[in-house]
Amino acid sequence: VNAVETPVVMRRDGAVLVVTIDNPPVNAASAAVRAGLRDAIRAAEADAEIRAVVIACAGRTFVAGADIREFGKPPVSPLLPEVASAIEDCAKPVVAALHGTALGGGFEIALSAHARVAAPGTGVGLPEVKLGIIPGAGGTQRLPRLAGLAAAIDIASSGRVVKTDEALRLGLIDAVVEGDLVAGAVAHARTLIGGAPRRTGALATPAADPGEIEKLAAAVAKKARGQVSPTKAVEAVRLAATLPLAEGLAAERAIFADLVVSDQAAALRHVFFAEREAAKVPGVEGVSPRPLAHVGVVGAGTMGAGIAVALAEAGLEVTIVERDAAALETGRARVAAIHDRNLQAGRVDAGTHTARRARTAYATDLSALGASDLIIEAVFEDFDVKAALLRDLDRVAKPGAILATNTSYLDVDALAAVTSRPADVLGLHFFSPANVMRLLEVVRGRATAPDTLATGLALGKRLGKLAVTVGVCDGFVGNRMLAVWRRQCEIMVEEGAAPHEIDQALEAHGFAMGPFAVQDLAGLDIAWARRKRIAATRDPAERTVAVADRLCEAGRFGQKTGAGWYAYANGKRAVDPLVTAIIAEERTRKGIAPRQFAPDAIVVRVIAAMADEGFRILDEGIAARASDIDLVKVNGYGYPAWRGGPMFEAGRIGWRTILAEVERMLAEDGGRRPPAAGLVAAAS
Ligand code: T1G
Repeated sequence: VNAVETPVVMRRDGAVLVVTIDNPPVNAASAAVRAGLRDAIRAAEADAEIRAVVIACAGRTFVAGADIREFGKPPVSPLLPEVASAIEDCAKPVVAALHGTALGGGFEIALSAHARVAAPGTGVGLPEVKLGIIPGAGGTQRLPRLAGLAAAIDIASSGRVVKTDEALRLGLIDAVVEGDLVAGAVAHARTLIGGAPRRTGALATPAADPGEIEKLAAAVAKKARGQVSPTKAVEAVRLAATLPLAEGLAAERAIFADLVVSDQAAALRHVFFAEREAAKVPGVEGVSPRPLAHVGVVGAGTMGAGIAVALAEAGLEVTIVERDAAALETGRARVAAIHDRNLQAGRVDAGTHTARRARTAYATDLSALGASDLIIEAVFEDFDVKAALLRDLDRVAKPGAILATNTSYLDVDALAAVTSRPADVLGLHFFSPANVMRLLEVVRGRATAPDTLATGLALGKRLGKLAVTVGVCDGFVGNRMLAVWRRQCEIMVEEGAAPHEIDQALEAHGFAMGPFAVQDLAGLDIAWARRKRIAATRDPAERTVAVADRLCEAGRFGQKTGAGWYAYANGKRAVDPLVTAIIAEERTRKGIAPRQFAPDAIVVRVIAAMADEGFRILDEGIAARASDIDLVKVNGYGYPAWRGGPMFEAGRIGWRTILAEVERMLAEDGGRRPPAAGLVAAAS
C-alpha cells in the first residue's frame, strides 16, 4: 500500500523532534494538516528520546489559517481547537518557528505552543473578523494572556497583521531568528529542555484599566457599523479576563460556530475568493507583462498627483508632466504635501519619504517621457483634450510604451483609435484619492493587446490595488452602476419617497452614505453639466426626474453652496422644506399621487436595479463575472463588504423576487425595455 502523502513530516534533530508542515500554497490547516500535527505531538510524547518539539512550515509561509475552502462543509476531526490544546498540553516544550504570514488558525497554533520564534519580516494576526467570524481555536483567549486585553482587542477586532518588532514588544514572539529559522528554533527549544513548558493558557490575563477597555470596545462598535464580527471578537477577548481557559475556549467556540454560518460570513468569504478570481482574466493567463520601471504621468491635478504618489510608493521611477511651469509647481506642491502627510502621520520613515520624493521627476515637456515604459494621462475629463494629448504622446513615447488613460467614462476605444498604437492603449481608472483607494478599473479596449492588459494588471498589483478588468461602455462598471442606483433613487423620490428616507434606509443597510448625501458632498453641478451635454442624444421616451435640475437652477450645488438636496445651516445637514416643496411640485406636474416606501422596499429596489444592470454588463461582456461587479461596488462605492456586493446580495434575496421588482421598476420607468436576459435566466 503506498504511503498516504501526508503534509506533515517529522525528523529528529538530536533530542528535538522537528515537525514540518508542507501544504501549498499557504500551509492552510486542512484536515490532513490537523491530523498530522496531532499525530506528531503524540509521537513526541511517546518517544522518551525526544525532549522538545519544533513546529515549522515549508514554502512561503507558516500556516496562514484554517482552510477556508473547508468552510460550509461538515467539520472533520480533529478540529483545530483540539490540536491547539494537544500542543499546549504536551508534556515537552513545543516551539513554533514562524515565517511569512502566520494568520488566523496558524497564529492560534503558534499561540498554543510554549514559545514562538520568527524570521525577520514575519507577520502574525487574527484576520478572522474580515471573514465575518472570530478566531475559533483559542486566539481570543491566548492572545490576551500574552499581550494584555487592550492589544488583544485591537488585533482581534481589526484583523490587522502585526510585524515582528511589534510582536516582539507585545510578547507575541520570544525571539527573531536571523538566518536558518529551523536551526534557530531547535536551538531555542534546547534551552527549554528540562524546564516546565510555559503554557499560554495557564497564564493569567494581565489586569487592564476597565475604562480604557470600555473605550476601546465602544470605538470598535462604532467603526464596525453593521458588521457583527469585530464586536463579537471584543466580547470573546474580554472573557479571557474573567473565565478560566476551558470556559473561555468554549464560549469563543460557541460565538465562532454561530458566526461561521451567518450571512455576513458567507458574504465576506465570497469577497475573499472574488478578489482572487478577479486576477484571473480571460485571455491573459500566462501572458508576460512588459517591463515596468519608469512611469510617466501627465497632469498633476488631484488625480494625477495621487497616481504619482501611488507609483512612487510602489518603488517606480515617476516623471510628472504639466503644461507649464506654474501648473507644474502647483502639482509638485500637491505631490509633496501627500508624501509629507505620510511622514508626519508616521506612516513612513524619513528615509523612505526621501527616497519616494527623489524618484519623482518633473517636466513641462512631453519629450521627458520618451523613455517611459507606461504613461498615464490624468488631464481634464474632455474627449478632445485627451485625444490631442494621446496623439502627442504617441509621437513622443518609445515603441512598446503603453499609453493609459485615467478617464472615468470616456470611450477608450475612440481614444485608442487616435493613436498609431491602439494595441498599446488601455484605461487605468483610479479612484480618488488615487494613493488611498484600493480599486482600480483596468479598462480593456477592443484593440488592447493581451500583454498590454497583463502590464496594466501587473501595475495594479505592484501598487497594491484591487485591479478589476472591465470593458468599454459609458461608466465602465462602477459609474454605470452608480448612475442606475442614483436614477432609481430619484424616481423613488418622484414616486413618493423623501431623499432623507432613502439615505437613511441605505445607510441603515450598511452603505457608507446615502445617494443624496453623497451628491451634496460631490456637488450636483458635475452631473448637471453631463445631463445638459447628453440632453440632445437622450431617448425622449426615457423618464427624467427634473428635481436635481431645479435644485441646480436654484444654485443649490450641495455642501459647497450651503444647500443641495439638504440644507446646511452651520454645517449640519437638515431636511429643507424648500426641497420638499420642489419635489411636491414635480409630482403634481406629472400627476403622481405619492406613495410610501418602507426602508426594506427602498433597499430591495436599489439592489434589484443594480442586479438588472449587472446582468446587462455581463450580457454585454463588460465584466467577466458577477463577482467582479461585486468587488467594484464594495471597493469603490461604499457597498458594505459584509453584504457581499449587489450581485451576491440579489442572489441571497432570490432571483425571482429580484426579477419581479425589476419588472415593477421597468414598468414605472416607461416600460421601454425588458429585464436583462441574464436576470431572466437566473430567475427561471
Ligand atoms: N485557505 C484556503 N486557501 C487559501 C487561504 C486559506 N486560509 N489563504 C489563501 N489561500 C489561497 C488563495 O485562495 C490563493 O489560491 C492562494 O492561497 C494564494 O493566496 C480557526 C477559522 C495568506 C496573506 O484569513 O490573507 O483561520 O487563487 O493570492 O496575496 O480561527 O492569502 O492560488 O488558487 O491571497 O500572497 C484565517 C487568508 C482563516 C488568511 C497570502 N486566515 N489568506 O496572500 O496570496 S480563518 C486568513 C490571506 C481561520 C481559525 C479560523 C492571503 C495571504 P489560488 P493569495 P497572497
